[in-house]
Amino acid sequence: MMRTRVLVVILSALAFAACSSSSSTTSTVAAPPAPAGAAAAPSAKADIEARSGSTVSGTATFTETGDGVRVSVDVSGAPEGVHAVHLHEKGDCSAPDATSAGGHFNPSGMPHGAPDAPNHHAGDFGNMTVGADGKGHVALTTRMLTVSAGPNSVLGRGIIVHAKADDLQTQPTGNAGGRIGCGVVR
Ligand SMILES: [Cu+2]
Ligand SMILES: [Zn+2]
Repeated sequence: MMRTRVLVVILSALAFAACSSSSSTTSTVAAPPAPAGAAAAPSAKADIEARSGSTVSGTATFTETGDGVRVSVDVSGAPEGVHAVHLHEKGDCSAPDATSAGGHFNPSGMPHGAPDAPNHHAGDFGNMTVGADGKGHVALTTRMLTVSAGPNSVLGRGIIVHAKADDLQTQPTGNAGGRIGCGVVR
């Protein structure tokens, strides 16, 4: 009986010691809470507006990740079918046909091509399929772009949706036809 009581006291003391030591360890290791927004990855966005008489609207987002910049483009009000999507060098959508956005963004002097080809423009995002509901989506991750300021930054560039598909071969445009959507990346 006496021995049992002593054992209980010892076990309780051990439990308390374990408890207090683990709690002090936790409080030493735990990082202070990060201020809201401090950990957010650099990101940019473009609102896509109709050009060349189309009814296209949409958004493009650019987010830096450990694997490069994640690009995501969504449109609505577009003609059903396959449409090229590129990042063009100028963030200028002022022309009615969006030719003010210039050529494909190509800071590394590559030929035009598919986004998964060994060589292609940084702004070559390939094709987007638009359904009968007029909606389309394309996403990719590329190491050829940054959001942060620099020679490859998407800031101040123009996202373009074309009337036709990119054939992924014709230089330097992919023979993608007119420009039916345009947005300035900010
Ligand atoms: Cu283009
Ligand atoms: Zn290109």
